[in-house]
Amino acid sequence: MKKQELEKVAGNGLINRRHLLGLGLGGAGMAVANTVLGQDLQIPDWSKAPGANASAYGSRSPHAENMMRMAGNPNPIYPGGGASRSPLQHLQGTITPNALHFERHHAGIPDIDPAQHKLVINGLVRQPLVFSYEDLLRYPMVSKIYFLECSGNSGAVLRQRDPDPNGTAQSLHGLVSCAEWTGIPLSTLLDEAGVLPEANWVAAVGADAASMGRSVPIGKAMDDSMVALFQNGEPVMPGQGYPMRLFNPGWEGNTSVKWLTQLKLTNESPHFRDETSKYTDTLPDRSSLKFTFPMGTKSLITSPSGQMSLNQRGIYRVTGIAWSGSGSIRRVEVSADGGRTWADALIDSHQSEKSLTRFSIPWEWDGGDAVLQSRATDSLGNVQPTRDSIIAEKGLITTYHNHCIQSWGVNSAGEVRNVYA
Ligand SMILES: Nc1nc2c(c(=O)[nH]1)N[C@H]1C(S)=C(S)[C@@H](COP(=O)(O)O)O[C@H]1N2
Ligand SMILES: [Mo]
Repeated sequence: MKKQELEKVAGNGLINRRHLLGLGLGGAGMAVANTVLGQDLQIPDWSKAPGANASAYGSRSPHAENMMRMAGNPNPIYPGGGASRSPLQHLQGTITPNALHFERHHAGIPDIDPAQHKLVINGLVRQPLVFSYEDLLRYPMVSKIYFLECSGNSGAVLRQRDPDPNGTAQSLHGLVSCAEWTGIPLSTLLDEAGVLPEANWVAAVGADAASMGRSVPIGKAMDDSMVALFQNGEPVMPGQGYPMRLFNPGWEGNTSVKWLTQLKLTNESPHFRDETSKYTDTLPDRSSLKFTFPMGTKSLITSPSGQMSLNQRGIYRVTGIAWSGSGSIRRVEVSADGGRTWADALIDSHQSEKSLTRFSIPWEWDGGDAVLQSRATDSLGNVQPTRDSIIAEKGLITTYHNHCIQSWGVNSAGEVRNVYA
């Protein structure tokens, strides 16, 4: 689109002038399309012969196979421990395809036969219950779009004193994904068991070799927690907890116990390993916060982002994702000058609670240095903080729950790099 056309669209009220970043200056040569339709144009004919047959289970185009999760190397002293990260810089919209959802395992993926699996509810209940997978399929279910983020996501941006010049949206921030989760509200199952008044916590345990346990306050359990059985319409992937997982919307990913096998109602939290020695924020005075559940208000420009390059001056679509563990995204602002001036981005998607929201804004790159940043505001008025303010507030002893503004530097060669600004 030419600059004049963009301004015409803006003039029509489709996009307001405040949604245009850096478009005040400039002159000729701002067309995005390289080729103008001419007589020498050759369009390949793909339709000469019949194509491949329909298949039982789809696979993506071989031309799109560069979109891969990124996994660390296996660690022999920590078998099955590790993570794989979503290729955020390649994805659009808000839904992460199941095969590209990030994974974080503490002892690998168990191979569970749903016909043998059991979910037990016991402890401070009137009637302990055992459910098979078949039993659960008969309950009423809800479907909701929610993000899931590991509290270790983006930790490197705080940990590394100097910005990793090779850092990408995926390598730095790829421990967040978003899916439509279908399952049974946890309150339905707890009501059937009959929660006793002295029960304050639900202790959830997984059937993996890590026997991951997390405790969830009864208020959350009765609010929007669910036992998720489906992910984007198909059974949850083995890596996401097949045949069932706990899902706590908006909360640190670790609380959403995969391969869920037990929910025990207790008076006090059992203080599992993963909520004491791990996933706990230690402050500069060495005291530690007890439980940090909701993930912060956050956004990230996914394109242009680290390791990409701009090949010519002109107008680019700056786009990214925003989310909040406490509500919905109300506003995303974008800066091209390292946070000195901001313009409102367009919201391109739904703005569901505790889900990813897609934003974009047209930006004219004039061939000079720039620092691209985005800043999210949620429905409670929480504004995404800078890296400096997070460090000033929480120090650097632990780097969980980092939701700071990400800066992507653009140099005059058009190279995009992870920077601190
Ligand atoms: N049983 C079990 N549940 C688990 C884990 C695990 O290792 N075992 N990892 C947790 C962590 S740290 C995160 S961030 C999320 C990751 O969920 P995902 O792999 O579906 O993205 O699952 C959580 N639930
Ligand atoms: Mo995690």
